[in-house]
Amino acid sequence: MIVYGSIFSPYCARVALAARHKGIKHTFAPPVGGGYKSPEFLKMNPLGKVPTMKDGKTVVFESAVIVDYIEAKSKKKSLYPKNAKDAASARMIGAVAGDYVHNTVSKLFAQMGPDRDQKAVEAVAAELAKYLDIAEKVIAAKPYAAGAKFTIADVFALPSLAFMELFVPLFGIVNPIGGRKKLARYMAKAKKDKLMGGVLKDMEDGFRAWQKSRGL
Ligand SMILES: N[C@@H](CCC(=O)N[C@@H](CS)C(=O)NCC(=O)O)C(=O)O
Repeated sequence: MIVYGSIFSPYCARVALAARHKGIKHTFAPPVGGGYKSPEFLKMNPLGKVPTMKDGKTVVFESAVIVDYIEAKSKKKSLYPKNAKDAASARMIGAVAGDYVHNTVSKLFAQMGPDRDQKAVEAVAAELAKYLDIAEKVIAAKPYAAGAKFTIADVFALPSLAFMELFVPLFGIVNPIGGRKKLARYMAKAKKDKLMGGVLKDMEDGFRAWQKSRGL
């Protein structure tokens, strides 16, 4: 399958984690037609966003939907715990440590220009601290986000936390995880894990290249 997008985007990294976990061959590629809003790319995904995935003639967009597709396509090594309660709990951890964290971090994109509003940055830092406190409460970190196995919780949590650690220091928000012990343990373990550490490394390489290209 072809995944349009770059792995340092946390949305794209979700797809990489799910596909690598399942052993599904995939390659990342820039959007066809030269950009997110090119007529060719908009024909595939009218939202003009990455990740967008093409598997044979099948096109799927929205990261969570692509992950669902990957889960449905390959039943082996399910991303979900069997029990309904545990499956919901894993998905919930992903929602908090993934979506809530990244939705807050992404507000900083508006502050990348020379006319940065320091008050707005401080508001993001406060909101982020609030969601990280909640993530700290719900994450298991034993050693994976939902327990002893890699699950859907990691697919959502890891890319958002990793992107946060790379991106927010550019705005003077240093060591965002701080003294939150479970989150710190989770990230330290992830770096040593073959699958998660590999994605973290690729995200960092991609991020540094983007940072350099933007002169940041
Ligand atoms: N809800 C989407 C969000 C994807 C998204 O916002 N991707 C960004 C890159 S990280 C993008 O394509 N931005 C281009 C744009 O919105 O024009 C998903 O989960 O896939």
